Amino acid sequence: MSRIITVGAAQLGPIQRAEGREIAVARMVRLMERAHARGVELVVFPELALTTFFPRHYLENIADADPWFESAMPSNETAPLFAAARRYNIGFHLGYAERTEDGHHYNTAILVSPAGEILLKYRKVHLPGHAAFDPKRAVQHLEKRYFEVGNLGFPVIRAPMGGIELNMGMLICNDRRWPEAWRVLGLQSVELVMCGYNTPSLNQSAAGFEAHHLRVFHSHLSVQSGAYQNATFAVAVAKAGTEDGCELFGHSIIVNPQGEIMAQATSWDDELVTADCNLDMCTLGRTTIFNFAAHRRPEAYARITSQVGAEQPEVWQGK
Ligand code: CDV
Repeated sequence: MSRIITVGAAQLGPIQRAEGREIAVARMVRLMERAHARGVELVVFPELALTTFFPRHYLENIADADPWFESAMPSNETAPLFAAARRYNIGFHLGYAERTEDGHHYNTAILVSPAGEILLKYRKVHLPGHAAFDPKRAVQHLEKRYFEVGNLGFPVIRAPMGGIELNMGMLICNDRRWPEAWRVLGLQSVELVMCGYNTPSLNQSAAGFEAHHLRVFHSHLSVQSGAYQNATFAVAVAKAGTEDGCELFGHSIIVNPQGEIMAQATSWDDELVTADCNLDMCTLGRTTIFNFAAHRRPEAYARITSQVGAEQPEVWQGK
């Protein structure tokens, strides 16, 4: 019998700085209701889905950012999401800013079962941006200021969801651009990768020109190649539209193990796109071209784990 799960990419429109969590949560509950009506069994929300993408704002005193963080999950404010999961018998993936009991700060995502249990937690490893205010940038990207590097690796869990069992893992935003992250998930036989993102339409780094349309292309290229090279489905879900005056590009997608886009959001607002994912499709890649056991050559990959920055090659000296 085929293993099919219906997944929903629940893109969120902008959440302004002045808006409270209850507004975002109410919008997400409405998306879960719509997802349920459309037969979705697992709904995926974006990175930092409860607030504005606050790393664009510089706060001199880092502690002043704490109101953007969750110190409990669920909390009174996020409990309606867990209640909706139980009411609609639907799992969900949520990105949020986490403050631990002992005061650590992470950019985190959780996978929640239809019974409202947290099945898996992931903390973002690849934090883009900078730690100090950058006067050259029109818009800041201060993830390195507000978050610590995730300390949970790239975990995968096999768990029941929507009447089947499947292997699920997570990436967060910038992680999707790093093939190493996908491969660590692939090496755990992941079948569905969930990835929330907040990506500005413009490259604000002032380091050179990047054409507007290539921003979306690079995002899709990363997700499609990650899915293909690891024979997995992927759901990449954006926050979209103009948030605190800064445009985020949306274009959420669901991708199959051939790297094909099965569904794509077209608005810059709250939008649900869905796809029936037949997990048997993972078999072709992982038993042929990406049969890791047969073809990987880790003895040739030492640089991947022993080196961080690029080195210069040896220079040819002629004969
Ligand atoms: N939230 C992110 O990680 N955004 C990055 C931006 C800064 C490029 C991304 O990779 O989409």
